[in-house]
Amino acid sequence: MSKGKIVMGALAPHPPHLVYAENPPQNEAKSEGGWEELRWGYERLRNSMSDIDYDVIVIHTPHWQTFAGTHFLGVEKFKSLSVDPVFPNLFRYNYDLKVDVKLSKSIHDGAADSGLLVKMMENPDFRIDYGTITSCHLVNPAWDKPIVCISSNRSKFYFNAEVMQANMIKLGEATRKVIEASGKKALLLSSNSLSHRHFTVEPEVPEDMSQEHVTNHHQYLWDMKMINLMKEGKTREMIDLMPDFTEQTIAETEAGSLTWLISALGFPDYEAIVHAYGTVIGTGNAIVGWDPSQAKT
Ligand code: 2X7
Ligand code: FE2
Repeated sequence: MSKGKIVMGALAPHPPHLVYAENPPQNEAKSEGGWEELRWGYERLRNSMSDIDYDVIVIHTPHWQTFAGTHFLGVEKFKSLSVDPVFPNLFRYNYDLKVDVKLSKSIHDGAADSGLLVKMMENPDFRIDYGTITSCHLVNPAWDKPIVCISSNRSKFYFNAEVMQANMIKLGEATRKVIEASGKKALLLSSNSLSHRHFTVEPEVPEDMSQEHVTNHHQYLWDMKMINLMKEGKTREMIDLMPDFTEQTIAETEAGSLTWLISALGFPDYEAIVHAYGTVIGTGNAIVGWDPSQAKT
């Protein structure tokens, strides 16, 4: 068996607005468009992967939140309706997805061996979170690849940001080792926004782009600081700054998804490709790809 590998890692944020704006047949709500910069960014990310073959998407999601350990989907198929609790007017999505349970269980076991508290989620009626659905839809609208879905452990809240980061670095290392041993080619997704302070009132027409802007300049400056570190390949510095960034902008990096991804990629020092930056109801969102074939060694 040949060695498995991570073929691409991506920061793939999940504002449900982006699915709403695309009007796919799975979503009941219909729109007049909106958030083109981000949607075209997803198009550029998909194009950048058009020649890259992969077997599975491995995603870490902020909206499946577990307090006792990290959980992994452990049922082969899920089919149901996902309704966003905050934006039910925008996102009522009929999903039908497959899970690579074998790889999921192997990452679970690898994480357990590295000392993390883990659990397989084996309830067939479990409702998949909208973060997973949105990011996976925007990266692979054909839904023709199985996924491995990893919950976000809320250790930042139970302990602190440093504990969360240490655990996500371990989880990333375990994920990479297991993928290499599996012989599979994996696309990894960190499903989160950056700065996350958002408006408390929705415009009358949600896709009215004359209303869209970052909540405040301070958030924008922090987002640019983090994105420039990605572009410069300074991912260790980015991870070191993460607790301050998260605190100052109440960023969705609090869930640990981005720390997990950067660790799984081995703290890349090559340039990340930024496909887009844009705001959704005031939050900062970047679509970014790391292509491990760009690594110098
Ligand atoms: O979950 C989200 C998000 N992360 C960003 C923007 C808007 C809504 O939902
Ligand atoms: Fe979110």
